[in-house]
Parts: sequence; C-alpha cells; structure tokens
Amino acid sequence: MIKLYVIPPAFGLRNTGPFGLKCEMALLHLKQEFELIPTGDPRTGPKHKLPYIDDDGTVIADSELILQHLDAKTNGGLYGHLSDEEHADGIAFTRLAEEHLYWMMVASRWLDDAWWPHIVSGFFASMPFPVRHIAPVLARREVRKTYYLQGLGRHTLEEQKGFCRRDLDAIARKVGDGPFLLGEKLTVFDFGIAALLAGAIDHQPASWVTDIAREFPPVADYTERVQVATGAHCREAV
Ligand SMILES: N[C@@H](CCC(=O)N[C@@H](CS)C(=O)NCC(=O)O)C(=O)O
Repeated sequence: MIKLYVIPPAFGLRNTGPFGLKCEMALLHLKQEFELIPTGDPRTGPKHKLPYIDDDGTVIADSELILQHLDAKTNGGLYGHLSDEEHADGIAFTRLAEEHLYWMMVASRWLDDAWWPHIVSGFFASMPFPVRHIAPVLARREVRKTYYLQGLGRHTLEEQKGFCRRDLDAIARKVGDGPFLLGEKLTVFDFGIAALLAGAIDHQPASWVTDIAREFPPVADYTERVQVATGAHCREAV
C-alpha cells in the first residue's frame, strides 16, 4: 500500500501542507489505497521536504513527481485525457499558485509577528526542551532568507499584497465560470491549486493572504467545490 508522508495537523487543518493535500486528492480521485502518515520532520524525506511517498519500496519526493508516478501507475489516470492546450493552461496556473502565491502564504504565516506564535505552537510545541525554543528561531531565520532569495521578500508588505491580489484575481477570473479550472471536468491541476487555496483560506486564524482571498468569492467557492469533488477536506472535522 502507498504510504503518503505529510505535515501533521495544525492551525485547524487536517492535512496542513498544500502539497500533501494535493497528493491526497489525487490518490482519492484514482481510488488508490493509501495510508496518510503525518511526520513532524521534513528532513526524514529524501529531499528534506514533505510530502513524499513510499509505494512498496519506491520512494518519491515532490508532489508533481508523485502525481507523475501515479499517472504512470494508472495508465494516464491523471494527465492522459488532457489536450495540449489544457496541459499548458494547467501547468501555468499551477506554477502561479505553487511557486508564487505559495511563498506569500508561507510569509503570511511565518514572517508576520501576529501569526508567528501560531507557528511556534502548531509546529514546535511538542518538541523536547530546549529544542522547542531554539528550532523555531532557526527555522524562521531560514524562511526569511529563502523568501528574500525568492525575491518577494525584497518588497514592502503593501507591494507583496499587491502581487497576492493580482494572483488571486487571475485565479478568480479563470475559475469564475467554473466549475473547475479547465471548465466542466475536474482535472489533476485542480488538486494542487485548490489544496493551496484551501490552506490559505481555512487556516486559523486568518492571515493577510486569507483576508485578500476573501475579496474573491469565486476563489473560495471553487476551493470548496474541489474539496467536495475529491472528498479530501482541508479543515479538521469539528
Ligand atoms: N515542490 C515541492 C514543495 C514541497 C514543500 O515545499 N514542502 C514544504 C512544506 S509545505 C516543506 O517540506 N518545507 C520544509 C523545508 O523547506 O525545510 C512539492 O511539490 O512537493
């Protein structure tokens, strides 16, 4: 059976990492048997990031590579029916969400002083003393450095909010007519985009990215539709 290693629940989210939720959606969609294994330390994975899978001894890290593996395993169950144009559109919006918007979601959690205590309690509280006091400070320093190197971290907060708003506006226009990113049919690209948005919309408390996402009701509606269609919900059951 496939083992899917993901970030443990936090911030009111059941599957906290967007990339792990994306894989969970794909596995459910393909009706593959799998076990979800929350793990606190991304360094256990071969690329020191989560998620990764262990499919009967074949270990694969990175959500897109995992999806490629699942596609091959199911004879094109994820990408097989897509036209070249649909594929191009899907890849472009995936990169917008996962390689641009994602970093602002990370910053809105890790680098916002008001949100920071939730990162500490959500990710580090269960660690032994004194690690639980040192590890968050070092991790936050790494996130700040990475955000700066990515480029978004060089902008003022107001400028970052502008980038975020333009990303969400593009997604809202694309999914507005819906029901899904590419129109009538649910596709593999909905998994990554909706998983990312779901975390940003549903995490507790709201962050500055959440506040901007709420300016675009089609985005929240779309995110909900994909969660219902796949059966993978981001929120912890209450
Ligand atoms: N491109 C990767 C991104 C995975 C990723 O960034 N995972 C984050 C959590 S959301 C992580 O493990 N970060 C730990 C770190 O960077 O040390 C994928 O699609 O799987």
